[in-house]
Amino acid sequence: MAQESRGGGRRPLMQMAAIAVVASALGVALGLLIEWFPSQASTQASTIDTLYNVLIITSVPIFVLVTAVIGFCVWRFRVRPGEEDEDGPPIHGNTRLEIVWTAVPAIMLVALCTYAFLALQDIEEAQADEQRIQVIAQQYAWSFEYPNPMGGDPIRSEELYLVEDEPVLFDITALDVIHSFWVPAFRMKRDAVPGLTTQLRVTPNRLGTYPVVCAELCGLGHAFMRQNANVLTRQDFDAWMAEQVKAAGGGGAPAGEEEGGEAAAPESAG
Ligand SMILES: [Cu+2]
Repeated sequence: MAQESRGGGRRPLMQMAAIAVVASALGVALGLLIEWFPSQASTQASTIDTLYNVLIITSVPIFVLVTAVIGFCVWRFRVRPGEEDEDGPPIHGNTRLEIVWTAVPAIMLVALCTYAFLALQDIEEAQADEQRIQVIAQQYAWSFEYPNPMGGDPIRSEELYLVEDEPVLFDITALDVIHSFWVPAFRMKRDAVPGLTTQLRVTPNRLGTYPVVCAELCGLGHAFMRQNANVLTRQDFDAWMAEQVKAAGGGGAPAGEEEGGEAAAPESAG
């Protein structure tokens, strides 16, 4: 009896639907307005940010719908004074409702997973002429190794230098514990694991200096395991590299330099 006087009628349902629509719109607008990430500095970044936006647009209304139904039921069907001993009607399920609430999330999940998989394929796709850079993690610093253009020992750097619009393939490893190589402005991140070489592709597309962060708790100094990634023009990068080559072998050769002295003649490069 009591149920009919309360649950019946379409008006409360319409009210609930109206509130849910308004709350969803506000939630989605807020979710899209918030700047979740730093500036985009790689071709991968916009693909990832779009994926996040799509996830916000699809998940906020579902969250709002579920909380609206729960809130509505708690408010509408609460026990009133004098009803403590009453019981609701026995209900044996609702096939149509159950099919709908199984099928809709299943379709959404498959669609979103497919989209995310395609986005992942896209951002991890191998590019022509990738520059290979070694990333070495240890407590609590990153170091980066570049092939020496003059041959010989690789060029080592404590800052990461990259060329704008030129794709890079990082070979990542760790000397002690697990770390995680992350440049938030590039969005891409990969674990650095002792004994393994993991790989990561990025094409930086914006000049500037961006933090390199360790994203895996690796010990007491973890929070300070931060360095810089510098995205330079090709010209500036070449100038930096020439300096490194000179410092590494141009003047007084470091101990253990056996390969012929003739190789160290940067002048001949034309
Ligand atoms: Cu670390």
